[in-house]
Parts: sequence; C-alpha cells; structure tokens
Amino acid sequence: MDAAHPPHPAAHPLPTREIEDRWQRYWAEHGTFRARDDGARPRRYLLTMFPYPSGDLHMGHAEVFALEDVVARYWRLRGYDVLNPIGWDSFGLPAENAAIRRGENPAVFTETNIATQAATAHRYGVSFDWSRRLETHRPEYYRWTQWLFLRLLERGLAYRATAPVNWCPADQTVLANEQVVGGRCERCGAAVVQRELTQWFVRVTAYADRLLDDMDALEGAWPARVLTMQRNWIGRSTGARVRFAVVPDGGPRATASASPGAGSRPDHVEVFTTRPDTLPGATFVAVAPDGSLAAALCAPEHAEALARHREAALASGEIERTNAQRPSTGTFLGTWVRHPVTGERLPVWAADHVLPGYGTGAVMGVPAHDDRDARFAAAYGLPVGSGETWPGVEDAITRLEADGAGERATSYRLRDWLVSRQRYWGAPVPVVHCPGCGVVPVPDDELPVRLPDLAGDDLLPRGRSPLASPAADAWRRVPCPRCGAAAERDPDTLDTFVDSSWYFLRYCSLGDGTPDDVPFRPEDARRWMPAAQYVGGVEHAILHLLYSRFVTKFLHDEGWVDVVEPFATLLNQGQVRSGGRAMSKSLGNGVDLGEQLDRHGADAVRLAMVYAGPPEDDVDWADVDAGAVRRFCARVLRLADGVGPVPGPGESGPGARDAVVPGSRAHALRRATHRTVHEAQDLLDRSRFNVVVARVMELVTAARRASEDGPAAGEDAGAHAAAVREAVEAVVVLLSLFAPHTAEEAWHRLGREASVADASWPVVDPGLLAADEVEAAVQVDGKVRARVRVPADVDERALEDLALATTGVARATAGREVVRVVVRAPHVVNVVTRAAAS
Ligand code: ANZ
Ligand code: ZN
Repeated sequence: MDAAHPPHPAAHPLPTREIEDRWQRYWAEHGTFRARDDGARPRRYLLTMFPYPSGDLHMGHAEVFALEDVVARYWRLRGYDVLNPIGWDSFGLPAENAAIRRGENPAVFTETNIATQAATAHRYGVSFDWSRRLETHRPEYYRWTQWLFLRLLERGLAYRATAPVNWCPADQTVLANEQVVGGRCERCGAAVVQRELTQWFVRVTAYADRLLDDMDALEGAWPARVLTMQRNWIGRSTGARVRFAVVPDGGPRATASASPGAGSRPDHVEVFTTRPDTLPGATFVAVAPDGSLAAALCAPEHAEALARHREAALASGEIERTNAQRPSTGTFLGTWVRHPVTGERLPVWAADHVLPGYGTGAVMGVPAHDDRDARFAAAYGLPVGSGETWPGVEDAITRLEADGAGERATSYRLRDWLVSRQRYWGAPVPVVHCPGCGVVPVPDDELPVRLPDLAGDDLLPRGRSPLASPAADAWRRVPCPRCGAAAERDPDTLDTFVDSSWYFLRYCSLGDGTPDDVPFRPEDARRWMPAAQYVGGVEHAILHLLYSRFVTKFLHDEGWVDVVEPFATLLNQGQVRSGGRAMSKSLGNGVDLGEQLDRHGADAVRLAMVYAGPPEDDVDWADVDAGAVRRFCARVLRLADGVGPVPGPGESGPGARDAVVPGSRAHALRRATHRTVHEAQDLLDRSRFNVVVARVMELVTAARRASEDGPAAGEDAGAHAAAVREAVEAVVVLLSLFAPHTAEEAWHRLGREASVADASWPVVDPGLLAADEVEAAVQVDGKVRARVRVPADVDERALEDLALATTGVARATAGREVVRVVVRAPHVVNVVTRAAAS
C-alpha cells in the first residue's frame, strides 16, 4: 500500500461481506425471524408475492424484498410476532421450455434456480422465516392443489366444456385472455389463433357478486386503481333482458339441411340491455357472428356469408372487437323479429362488435341513443328510429315485466376461469376418464397424482399435452377408480394460477410439524389470516388477486377459513427500469441481484432501492447511486464507534430529562431524535419509506455535528453524551429496517447486546415534540407594524391569517386597499397596499 495514501482506518471499514455473513449467521442460528406463534405477542402476517424461479433473483425481486423487509422489521420492533414466509411459484412454462432445449426434466432447471435464488435472498438479508418455505412443484404441495380442484369439482364449481379458446401455436397451449397482448402470446410473441377445445373451467362467475361486494371492505386499504381494475374485470351491469319474437314467415327458407341450426330456429331472440328505456327506438337486433344464436337464426342463403364473417370475427380478438372506434362488420341473417312494443318488423344481423360470451350474445340496436349502433345503421342502411324513451330504466323494467316481454337482469364481464393447460410442468388434473363412468375423480387418498418422469423431446408440444403422448402411456393408463375398467388419466395440467391461489394458507401451517393430512390447519389460518399486508407487483392486480380471493371465499364456504378476504392491505411496488426501459431478460438489460450484491453489498442495494423514491414509483436502476448509500452506511459505523460507553445501571441515561437544559445543544439534539422517530412512525404507516431514509440521514448529520462539537461552555457533558448516544441508537434502530447488517454491526459497536432486531422501537417523549417558537415581523409596505410569535414550522396560510389579524396591520391598512400579501414563513409577512379607489 502506498504510504502517501494511508489505508482506510481499520476501525472504520465499509460494511463488508464479512459483516453481512456474520449477522446472517447470527440470525439463522438464533432463529431471529421465525414466527413464534405462541400468543405472547399480537400476530401479523406479511406476505410477499412469491418468485418464479427463472434464473437468479432480479432487481424487481430486490425491490419487493427490500420494501417488504422494511415492513417486517418495523412490525417486529413494534412488538408483533411477524410471519414473513417465502416460497417459489415453481411450475410453469419457462422451466419446461428450458428442459426441452437441454434435454432434461424441468425439475433440474427449477431446482437449480431455486437454490440460486434462495442463496441470493439469504445474502440479501431479508427477514424471512425460512422454516416456512414452500415450492409449488413439490408433490407434497401439489397434492393439495389437486385436492382443491377436487373440492371444486365436488361442488360443481369445476367443469369441462367445449369453448373457443386462445391458442398459441408456438407454445402449443391455451392462453387466458390476458395472456394475449395485441393478438399475440404474451410469452413468445406468436400470433394467437382461436380454437374450439374441451377444457376445464372453474366457475368463478358463481362468486361474481361476492367478489365485487366484498371489495367495499378493501376501500382505502388496497390501491384505488387495483380495486378499479378488479371491478372492471368483473364488470357487473344491471339492466334487463328483452325478448323479440321471431317472425315465422321472416323470409323464404331453403331446405333445413343446407344450414346447420336452421332446423331448430328459436322462436324468439333475447337481448341484454342496460338501457331498456330506449326500447322504443330499437330498429334492429344484432347477434354475435361466432355464437350459436347466429347459426340458429341464419337463413340458408346467408349461411355462407355468415361462415366467412364468423372466421373473421374469431380471428380478431375480443379487445379489438369491443374497441368503440373500430367499425363493426355485419351480415344480414335473413330473419326478422317483432318489436315487442310497436309490433314493427326488425331485421336480425350478425355484427362482430357483439360478443358471444357476454349478456345473451344478442343486442337491440338503438341508433338514436347509441353511437356504435348509429354507425352500424349508417353503414348498412338501417333506419335511425325514434329518439323516444320511456321515463326511466326502472319504469321500463316494470313495464317489460308486466307485458311479459322481459325482466330485470344482471350481466358480468367476468368469465369462468380456464384452468387446464396442454403442457407438462404443472399439477396433473386429478381425474380419470372411464369409457363407462365418464369423469371420475381420483380418490383423495391416492393423491398426489404425480407427474411421470418425462424429459427433453418427450416434452415437445404437439398440439396436445405431453402427458397424452405415447411416452406417458404407462402413466396415463390406469383402471377406473370406480369400476375398475381400463381408463385414462386426464392429460392436462393445472394453470399455475391455481397453485398460487392458496399458497398463503399453507404458509400458516408450515414449520415445525407441517401437517401431511390437510393442506393447512384451519386453526393456524384462523390465527394468521388475513395477511395484514400483501406486497407485490401491479401485474398481478387482476387475475392472481381475483383467484386468491375466490379460493378464499370458496374455502370459507367449505369451513376451512374464517375470513372471506385473504389480504387486508395491498402494496404495489413500482417497476425497476434501466436507462428508461423496463428491465427484462428478453430486452437484454436485466440485472441479477447476485451480481449487484457482489459489487455493492446487500445493505447498499437495499438502502438504495428504498431511498430511490416512493414504493409505488418506478425506479431507474441506472440512476441509483449505490456507492453513495454505501458511504452513508460507513458513516453510521464511524458514528457508532465515536459514542461513549453504555451507561451503567446507576448512571443517568438519555431518558433523564432533568439533566438536559432547554436551549442546550443536548436538548436540541434530543428534540431532533424524538421528532425523527415520531415522524418515522407515521411515514412507515403510510409506506413513505424513502422519506424515512432521508430523515435518518438528517439525524445522522445532527448527531455527528453534536458529537464533534461537544457541549457548549457551561453545559453538562454527561447529558450531552447521553443525548448523542440516544440519537445514534435511534439512528441504528431506524436504519435496521433498511440496512440491517450495518445496523447490527453498529448496535454491537455501541456495546448493546445481541441483535438490534430484538431491540424495541424507541419510545417518543411527547414533551420533546412541540415545535420551536419564532418571532415573525409583519410589515405594511416595508415598515414593521407588528410582531407575532409562531411555531417555527408554521405554514404560510396560517401565518398570513395571524398577521392580518394584528391591530398594527389593521391600523396601517385602514382606508387603504390590500393588493398583495407576501409571506416568507416563518419570519416575515409583507402587506402591500395602495390608496383605496374612491
Ligand atoms: C341498447 C342500448 C342503448 C345499449 C343505448 C346501450 C346504450 P355494459 O355497460 O358494458 O354492460 N351489449 C349487450 N350485450 C352485448 C354483447 N354480447 N356484446 C356487445 N355489446 C353488448 O353494456 C351493455 C350494453 O352493451 C347493452 O345495452 C347493449 O347495448 C350492449 F343507448 O342495449 B345496450
Ligand atoms: Zn369406470
């Protein structure tokens, strides 16, 4: 080492890997972060959206974990018994696709990545209770995912149906609507096509009203935009169904055989409308070209046109079809209906803005009141009709019901949850198809239905599940559990949203004595649920939360849980970006957390993440200066080293107020300390974590200055030292939420025992919170006319009001006009006047 540049003093090293290792070992050895669950403290359950193991943890995880750990550590210090578990959402496509490329089983990739992520999470120093870890791909977990499916099946809430589904030709599997972005597969970008397939669905629509209504209790506790997204997704509309009788001689019909469905032409068309009051203005009826109604109503000579229209409609996604700006296309079906009020004949059209799965799949066209209908009428030469309406929707419904022409009705945007996937790496659907008995559930005591060991090319998607291929014959062929005849297992696997719809319940029962006869113990869930806070990305604002809410309600109905809502509050963190763009592996600007830990250390990354801005805001990692926060951590360690010894039992501690003279340096520092702690509480309760960091930095500066300056002449040196220690201890306790290793080390150097994680939150002395008073000068046209005493943090408005109320101002402005009041809080108010206009 160069003599001209002395090494960093050994007593003041930067927070190092060695420090981090030491404290991580300490926490592990002492079980510091295990939930006690012994009733000695009030319980709080903090839940983090569990990671998908696709490589190392990335900076998105770094952000969530840093944020959630602030909360976990804060609650612990406030005296709660905190449950803060961790697991992996470890089934899913990326592992399967990697396994095909590598010629291995997806478990290899999955478990390697879990090991990497777990090691990184440990190095990051998150206060997880590692004894409660779970992984959804393990048979001891997915056994219960299958159990859940069977309970739904038992209640008629899981069913099989043939439906048009989004099919990704590249991934060779169905996609949920929201996995289709701009007509393409969200994962691989391939253009999505529509296919008719028999699939498994879960009847979430049966819970639509409860899913909506129970959200009232989440108001203010969940981000408003998430509640709005959930509400829109469920999309409840109230209105009426109105029946239009089909005119029997509505047109010459060819032989029934020429047109499928024509033989069973319905005698009426039922529409769903939210505006039954506009019925007088209806001039046509439109049905979805791709629904069964269109086929049934279509006259044979229009069948060909309808078939073409149907193909086109299927090819354009739902989002596109419901875009109000896009012109709709129509096909006349050669059928007429009777207007229930006027008796007029109205034509029936297929129009692709009408969706088959919403309402009744049919609408009444009211061009006089609806823009879309107006454009459709203009495009196809249909009459605009009258603008007349009935007095109100309620009246209209009463009238319809009296006439027998319709009735009150509710429609939902929400569709049933498509849960089957034609891929391997998921929980097998636990049923057997028997030629005699049909669908037969696998008996509970035969669960789990384990995945057979397939690898590499055997996993290649070929338009059906790999479990349907010859490679899985031995696995698939089983006797029917009911009659013993030769039968076959269902070859599909469950959507990973099923795995994650209940994992938070299992956490409640993990640890010592994990049960193997139930998915979780109801009494454990009773103690911990609902999770007091759920932390995770807004990308899960709709589906994951909806399905978790649904499953909680279902298990409530089944007597397994008391609560009807799983997550009392929700915190959505912003995105981590890099150079202005979303960070992602596919864009090649993804950053692994492990690598950042090597470079900066855990505390610097954590602190930088939290300090970068409010949790909801996006963070641009390229703008974050981890080096600066690292130097800050070093400053705190130096500060701790400079603090005098721990006061002995008989000596006056920092709480001894008598020794601190108001106006002394010690007093000023004590006030800063107590106000910082007080403010931090409020900020933490409102998730303003970045502001807390800023306040801690300010307190560090104040403590350092006080420590360097020492007491003023004539001030009590003992009281001063005590105030410095109090400030530094408060700094360390607060810092332990953000940079726990540095805080532990500082706590240790302060001579405190054991772990700062076991310390308690500093008690605030209300006597030290009152603001200082200052004197403000009140001028009128530049001349001081009054003085008022105000709190140092007075706001401008209050100061202005006070100033204008003084007699000095009243006298000086008498007979003049006040044109302007300039306020410089807290010191000066200047009132500008001019001669009053007479
Ligand atoms: C006549 C009418 C007149 C309508 C008017 C609206 C305004 P929300 O609020 O989204 O529920 N509709 C009904 N079923 C449909 C389907 N399957 N596909 C597309 N559109 C459908 O919208 C309900 C309204 O959307 C219904 O009320 C219907 O048009 C249309 F001045 O009926 B309305
Ligand atoms: Zn059978």
